[in-house]
Amino acid sequence: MAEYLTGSLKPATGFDIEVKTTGETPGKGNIYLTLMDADTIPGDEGYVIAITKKLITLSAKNAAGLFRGIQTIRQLLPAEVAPGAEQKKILEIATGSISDYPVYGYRGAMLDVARHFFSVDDVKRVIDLIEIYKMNALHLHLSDDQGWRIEIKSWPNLALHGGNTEVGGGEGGYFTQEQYSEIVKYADARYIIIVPEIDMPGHTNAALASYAELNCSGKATELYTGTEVGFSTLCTKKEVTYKFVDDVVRELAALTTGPYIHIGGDESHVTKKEDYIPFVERVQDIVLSHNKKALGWDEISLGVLRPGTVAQFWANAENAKRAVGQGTKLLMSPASRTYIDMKYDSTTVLGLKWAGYIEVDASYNWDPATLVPGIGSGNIIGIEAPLWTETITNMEELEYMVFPRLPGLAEVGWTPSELRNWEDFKGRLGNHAKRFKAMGINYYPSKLVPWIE
Ligand code: TNX
Repeated sequence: MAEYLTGSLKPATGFDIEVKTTGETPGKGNIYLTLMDADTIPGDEGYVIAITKKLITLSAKNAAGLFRGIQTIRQLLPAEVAPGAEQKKILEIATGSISDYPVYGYRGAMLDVARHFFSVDDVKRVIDLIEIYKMNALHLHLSDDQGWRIEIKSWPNLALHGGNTEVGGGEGGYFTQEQYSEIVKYADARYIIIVPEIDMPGHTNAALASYAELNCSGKATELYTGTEVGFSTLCTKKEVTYKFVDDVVRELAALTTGPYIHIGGDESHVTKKEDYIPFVERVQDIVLSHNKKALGWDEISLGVLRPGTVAQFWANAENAKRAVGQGTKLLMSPASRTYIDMKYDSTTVLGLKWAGYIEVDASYNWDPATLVPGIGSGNIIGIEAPLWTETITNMEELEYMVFPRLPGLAEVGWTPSELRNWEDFKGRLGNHAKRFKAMGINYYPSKLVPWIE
């Protein structure tokens, strides 16, 4: 952790800060990181920072808490400390003390690498950007009609054929298992879990084009590069389909250090309800048999949900309530607040608008615990901001949709609603313009925010 901190300060400060281990009370002029097993440290990922004229002390119960606290130290330092910023001789930081912890244990973003493929380096940059705001989960949407993006050794054509293209007909791509593991390792070092999603039984054209036997017709489909949804389905009645799911989940579970495998389950419009329900139930059992928990879009609550399964609310309150009625916890991704692929307003060139325009204030100003009547904080594990990429083709476009909405969404997951208000937040957000610039982040300069440049 100390090396991570000094490494993150070095590019901007030019300082080569020495890292030492000590059992003694640290002297003057140090940043002291300490693990303690104390009741004074709140929450699972909580931390306490004390800043005096002589010393900065960051205390936590575990490394994740230290990592979150380090992000706060980075933010307390002037914007000039951001990587890529100009060097400044004196970096001032206010004295004081902070005791901080998150209200929700899951605070995530999602990247759709299926509609348009993004490289390992792109995904690492996304991790770099979400870690600053103390998010702890990155969900990767690894398969859809337009592409299959993860090598599966027992079904090699999925990636070799199904990974060949993307929306608009570009060349697509996929992660080898080795590359994928590199992403997981990078995220692990930052106390961020990677949640892999294989969307099923709909959103599966890339798989159906790669293996004829997964189709009820027995014939492989053509690869697809459009943006329609809801036209594909695995053949839920064939036994080979479950062999396929078991193989894919087994290989994916072996690459996954976090607790979840996301099974999709959304918009399976051409799967009959009587076929969809047993499919979703059996796939959860397959996930459990590989010692993982299933996450799925809210439609999965049509079936019986297994212990530990989490339903991701995105659009349908009835589905969400049905999940909660079964004792299932929810991950909150209401499309009208968290879908960062939605346009900011009518002038935004990129993005979609089916869930409405989402200006920066709309993505900040909501409470996960009061959004759906009957669903309270006790039913919720946290929030996630999905970036679907039908219209997003590269990092520059990605950043424009993600920033500046992501910091606010991260705060929705971290800070209790009673302590949040837009008037206060917009001023704090305005202060991040310099940081965005120093990090080369292409952001949308919303007129609602008083940017300080
Ligand atoms: C709905 S959200 C979808 C995605 C699209 C997205 C576009 C969800 C579970 N399904 O397949 O990419 O809308 O905003």
